[in-house]
Amino acid sequence: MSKYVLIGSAGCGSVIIELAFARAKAAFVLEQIPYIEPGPERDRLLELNPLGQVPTLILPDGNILTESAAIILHLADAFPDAGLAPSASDPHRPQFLRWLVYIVGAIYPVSTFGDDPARWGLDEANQKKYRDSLEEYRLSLWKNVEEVADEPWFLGENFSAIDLYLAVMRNWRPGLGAFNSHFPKLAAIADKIGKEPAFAEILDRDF
Ligand SMILES: N[C@@H](CCC(=O)N[C@@H](CS)C(=O)NCC(=O)O)C(=O)O
Repeated sequence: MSKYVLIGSAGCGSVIIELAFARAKAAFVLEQIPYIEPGPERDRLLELNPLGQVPTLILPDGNILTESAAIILHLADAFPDAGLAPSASDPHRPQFLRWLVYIVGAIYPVSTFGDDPARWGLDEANQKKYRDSLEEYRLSLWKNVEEVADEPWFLGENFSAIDLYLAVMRNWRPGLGAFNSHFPKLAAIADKIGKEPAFAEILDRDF
């Protein structure tokens, strides 16, 4: 039987999808590639996903799914017992959708656009200014998430995939130490994810 094939890269958003598969106890094949390095692996990625981004997921029937939130919502449908998303009738569903899309739509691009400042045709001095202002902007974006975070999970009593995003993205710029000191509620949720052995194995490998 065909399996899910996840194309990812160490430390990238594909780790969120690895955690989701672990939570669902679902089989998948991980293809880790140096996603921005020119070469045959990137050429194949570009054929599957015109943005050349990871995560990119090949479904067992050959369909291609890109965009981590779309992948998460698909896995939530495919593996309902994993509790990746509140069900349609759950009162937490609207806020789950709101903050999932906020994280991928507002915060994630700030990381992606800052990964390689030279890409935007800036000279060295302006690359630094650009990155610094992205850093500041990103902190202001996370602050909004911190303000609405519940406990012990982001949505309260029940785990959701938003908790997985926190466990991965807190390792990105400005870095774990800065994230934890600015956003203690989000850090506590991410710590809790890191304590679950199935998640810890994946997170410890990359971060
Ligand atoms: N909206 C996408 C963003 C994915 C993304 O930006 N991935 C980064 C790696 S963590 C990437 O592939 N960057 C390469 C690029 O955008 O050229 C998602 O949520 O999956």
